[in-house]
Amino acid sequence: MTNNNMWIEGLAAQLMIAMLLLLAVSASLTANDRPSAANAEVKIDNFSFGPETVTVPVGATVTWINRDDIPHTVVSTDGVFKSKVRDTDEKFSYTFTKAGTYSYFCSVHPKMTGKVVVK
Ligand SMILES: [Cu+2]
Repeated sequence: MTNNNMWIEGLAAQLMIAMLLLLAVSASLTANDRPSAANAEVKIDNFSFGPETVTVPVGATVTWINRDDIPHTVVSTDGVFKSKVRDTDEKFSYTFTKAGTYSYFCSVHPKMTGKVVVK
């Protein structure tokens, strides 16, 4: 009887280890998958942001890339984020950790405007 109990205890311990490994693997997969699916890119070209409005989930990173041959900036209307002057092919990224609507503009050409909606 004692041998039988020990065998069952051993089996239970092995199952526990297997379950913990599975949990660890699935947790790391979720963490790696989330950002790539959520991120968005905005192109700056011909004095405009495209798309003008992007909608992303909380935690997403939006990357602006200047495809124009003139320098531009990406500046939040509410002071949430502010890029340096971005020359041709330079990028600016910001990660949105709170839901809301974020209006922005180019401080060099204030008529250039866009919006990030975080849900
Ligand atoms: Cu500009």
